[in-house]
Amino acid sequence: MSKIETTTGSGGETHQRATGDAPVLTTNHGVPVSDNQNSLKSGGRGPTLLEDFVLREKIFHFDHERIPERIVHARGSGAHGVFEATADISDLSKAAVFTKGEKTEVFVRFSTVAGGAGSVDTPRDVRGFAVKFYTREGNWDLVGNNIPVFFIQDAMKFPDLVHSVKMEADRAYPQAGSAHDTFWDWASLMPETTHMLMWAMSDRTLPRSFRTMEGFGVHTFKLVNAKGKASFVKFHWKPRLGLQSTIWDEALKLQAADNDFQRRDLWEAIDSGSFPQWDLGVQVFDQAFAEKQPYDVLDVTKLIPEEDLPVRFIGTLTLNRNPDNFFAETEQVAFLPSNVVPGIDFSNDPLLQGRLFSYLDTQNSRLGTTNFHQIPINAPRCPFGNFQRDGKMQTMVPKGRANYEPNSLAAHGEEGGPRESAERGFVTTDATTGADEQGEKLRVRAELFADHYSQARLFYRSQTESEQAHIASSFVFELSKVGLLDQVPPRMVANLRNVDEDLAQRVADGLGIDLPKKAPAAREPVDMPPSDALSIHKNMKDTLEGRAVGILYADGSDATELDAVISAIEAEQGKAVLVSPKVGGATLSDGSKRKADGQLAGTPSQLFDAVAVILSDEGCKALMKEAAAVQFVMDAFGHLKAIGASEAAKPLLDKAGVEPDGGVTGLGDDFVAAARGRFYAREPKLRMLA
Ligand code: HDE
Repeated sequence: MSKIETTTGSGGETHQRATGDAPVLTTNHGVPVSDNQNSLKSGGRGPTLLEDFVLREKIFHFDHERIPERIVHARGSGAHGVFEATADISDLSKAAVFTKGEKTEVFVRFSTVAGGAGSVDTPRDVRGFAVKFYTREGNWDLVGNNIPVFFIQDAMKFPDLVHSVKMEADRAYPQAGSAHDTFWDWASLMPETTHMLMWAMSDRTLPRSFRTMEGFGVHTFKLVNAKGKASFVKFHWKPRLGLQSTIWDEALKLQAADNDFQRRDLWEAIDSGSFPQWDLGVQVFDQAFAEKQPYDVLDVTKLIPEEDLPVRFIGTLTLNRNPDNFFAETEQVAFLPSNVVPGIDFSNDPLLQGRLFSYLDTQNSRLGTTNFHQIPINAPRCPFGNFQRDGKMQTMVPKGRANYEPNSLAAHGEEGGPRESAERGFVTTDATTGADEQGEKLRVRAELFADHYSQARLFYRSQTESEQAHIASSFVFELSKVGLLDQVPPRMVANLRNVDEDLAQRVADGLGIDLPKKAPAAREPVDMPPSDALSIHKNMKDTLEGRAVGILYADGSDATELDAVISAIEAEQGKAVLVSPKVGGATLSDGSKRKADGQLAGTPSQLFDAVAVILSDEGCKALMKEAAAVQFVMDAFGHLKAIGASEAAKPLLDKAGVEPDGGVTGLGDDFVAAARGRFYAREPKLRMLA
């Protein structure tokens, strides 16, 4: 029998003591501890004794609980899952992970880039999308982002990019945002950033959820088949729930309502069995295709339009298990773009090449030992071994004398250790099979890398009107935060004139500055046909699955109406969240008490994808005097969400300034239909967008 007995100590403190075979608290060295509440003192009022090894160990360990946070992507959320290969791609790759039907365990970490580990989830920022596949031929890490291109073309510039975007060096602000002097000073001097800036200023950097964003391998990689034939590929993750982003005002208010909005969303989805899924696809091409394009496929500031080269789907990722421990798993996971397996290889993209050494170095410094691969979250799940030995935190205990190779120890009956394999080992593909070129040693870039504007233009012209307005307005917002440096906004707008004259004019007008002279382009941009795949609005899914509907109710609300709305939402796998002035709930029309999930003041409507307002005449009168209720409705309307309301709730809607449109409905089927989407057409009536 094991039992925990609770007693009170001499100072009134609580002691929980193990009796019977209950597990006993020990020091790290296994010594049982008798008192976890009082340090050892010389007399009741005397000094604490150095002799107290229990206290010393506890405090010393605590003092060392943090490791250096990642220099970028410090704030992240992780989950375990499985990748299933769904297509036979043996023509492309021999990698075991792609064998049709093969299931491979994975760990995924999503992140923001600029903020520290304790910053918020919803700044305007790129999101990391890093996947570690524990394949039976070793770990493959696909360390990508939710945007298919990058700011810079050469690894040499990365420290400057990061220094400029992170908090400013002297004042240590702003945290987690690019809307400040140093970022725009640097970016406006670096025309190659323009394409990525278009994405960064679009709603792509305001994803509603990790579950509704795409992921990209970003660089060009190679797949290699059993015959050694290499093909070029770009990797794409497509979310099953479709794309969905917030709008800027909503993202700002989300920061106030819930710093952990996306972390919580991911955790709760997995916890409730609603497993997020993405399909993995590849754009496959060869050297002949590469040579025909008006851009260089090794240039990471360029994408390949899906209309030119469709995505071929090869597998599905399902996230099905939350981490057991944030530090041990999500914090200690060490992604290495250099982790590839036989059948997958690198291209000569100079940015990818730079990443290949950076991550190994950072993990050594972050995790403090060259043995970081032994930490369970990083260790391969397949057998692994070599002759690397010793080092800090060595946890493996190799037997015998074989710590060198070649050796002939086996001939003497001793363990000789593993050996290389020409058939199974990783072989770098022959450079002549790809676009990779060898040449003189030069600090230069290939010719087409100089085209910084064609694809920025392609991106802008592929957006809906509403999305274009968001991009122009974000440029205005961010540049309006640039203080001292009054040459920066004009310099940026001068670059934008190469992208699209209308965009440049809108940004200049929004800032209230004269349109500057067009910046000279290193290479004149060309027009490319617009690509629907680049728009969020064109890739949203009309669904309630994965969406949360907030239902505002109060004393007197109609029980039948409330139940009907809840069941209609749940029938389509939506989440109904009850919000009432008191968290204990409200007494409904039938006299029953209904508990709330959230209290009105702490559960604003930005947390939801759509809202229903179910009130009686009395309830409505009461809530019209409550600013949080008016704000709830006003923000839902302002954030372009569906609002379903009972007849009696109308005065509250009027007070909140709600005007009728397709998104403002009663409580029936039309509400459910509206709640599956957003009402972007409403926005120009509400907001002065650039
Ligand atoms: Fe990273 N990057 N990066 N990066 N990156 C890091 O590694 C770096 C780049 C990306 O959830 C660091 O473990 C260099 C592109 C993600 O743990 C660091 C260059 C892309 C994550 C580093 C790049 C990424 C990182 C910081 C230019 C998209 C988070 C901590 C040559 C394809 C992984 C760490 C996680 C993290 C260096 C450019 C994505 C410092 C030098 C391009 C998703 O090593």
